[in-house]
Amino acid sequence: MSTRTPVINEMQVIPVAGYDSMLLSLSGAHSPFFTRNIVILKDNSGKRGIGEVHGNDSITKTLEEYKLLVVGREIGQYRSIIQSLKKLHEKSARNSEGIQNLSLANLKDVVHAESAVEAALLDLMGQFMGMPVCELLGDGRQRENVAVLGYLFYQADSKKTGLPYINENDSNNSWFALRRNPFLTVEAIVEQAQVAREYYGFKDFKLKGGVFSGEKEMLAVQALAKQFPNARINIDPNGAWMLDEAIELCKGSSLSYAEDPCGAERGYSGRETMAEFKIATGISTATNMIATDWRQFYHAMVEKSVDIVLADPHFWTMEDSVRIGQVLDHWGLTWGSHSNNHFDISLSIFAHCAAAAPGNITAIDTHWIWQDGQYLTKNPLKIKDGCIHVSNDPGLGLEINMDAVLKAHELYKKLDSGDHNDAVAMQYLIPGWKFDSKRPCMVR
Ligand code: GKR
Ligand code: MG
Repeated sequence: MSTRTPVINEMQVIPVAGYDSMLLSLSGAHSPFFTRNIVILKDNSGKRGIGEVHGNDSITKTLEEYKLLVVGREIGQYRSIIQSLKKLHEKSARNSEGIQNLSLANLKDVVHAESAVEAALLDLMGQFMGMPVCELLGDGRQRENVAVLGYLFYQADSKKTGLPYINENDSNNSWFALRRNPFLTVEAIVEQAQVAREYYGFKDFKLKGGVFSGEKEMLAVQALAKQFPNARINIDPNGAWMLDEAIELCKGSSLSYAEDPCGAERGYSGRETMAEFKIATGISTATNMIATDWRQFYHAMVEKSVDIVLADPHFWTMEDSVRIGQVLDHWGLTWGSHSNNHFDISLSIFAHCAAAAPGNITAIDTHWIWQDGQYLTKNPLKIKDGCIHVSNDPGLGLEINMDAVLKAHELYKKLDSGDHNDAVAMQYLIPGWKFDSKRPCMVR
């Protein structure tokens, strides 16, 4: 049979691990390692397309099951291939509660494993056409430079755990030398922002909250706003604060917007409390928790709960993330993206979606500054002057480094499980610690 576009003759799924810092959030403390799944598609023209998605044992298994629906198909059929995988995802995630309460156990249902296959297909299709992936999404390229925010975290003293966290104090890069240290005070957070800004040129910042009391975290927000008066500053306690508390903490503050400041409580859903928060404070809201699928998105819009939807392509697929951006732009609302720890393939996935999302988008999240230096490609994108430049190189514009991938796979094989569990490291700090969606992790 003759085909018009190359045929996929191999799909590899490679779970990998990298090193992380002891970052704190409502879910607990990041462990010394983070995991991801890498997808590599080979076609009969000899090209390779690559994709990346969250690490998780069930995501790895799902990707393995997708092989049957991918191998043997033409790359030009990428839309229908993704549709067939999406249907399977919708079936398996149908009874999930989503992440309104930030349960990491439910993350696998919110994450679309097929987005890694989609990225690899778009990479191949872009190479075939000589076009960057952003040209194949939505209405095509909207911008060349994508603004990225400085994602600040409180960090525990990992030395107290005896766990194998890495130390980079000897690095001659001032950000790398600083980033594995504890950051537990207002001053430490401001220093973190300052040093990250010197290296990456960030204009805007987000502080991960849900760690200490809201009062203490808002002091850090105030200090950041004083230090960087032109920055857009956001805090994200992942819905930990009660509505009344969130209003009291944020009203009249220097926040430019608030990300999931409150959530489900006393019979009200997060979409309802966030709408009330907006009315009471006049502060714009962002979310990656209460609008993670089209039906939730509809309710969030009807309630007017959210101004900024953080449509992470790994939660939505790249195509739907940009589609959300198109809808938001028509409605005068704003697109952004959420992130989790990731490698450089996902950095490019985020960047191409942001390059294709229309309108006045907000600076995107990325955990990259905590992973920078651990590359799976030979030519990772870079954050400079607070932006990622998305070039016209075909596809995702990346060349995979198989030696690095295999090394990251070896590291993965040493772990007990590929699943994300932030309670384990936390229990070294607070014995018996358990996740509570309404209590900051250090408040026990
Ligand atoms: O990495 O700890 C973390 C974050 O808290 C992450 O898990 C969140 O999903 O960054 C995310 C967010 O914006 O909610
Ligand atoms: Mg968030």
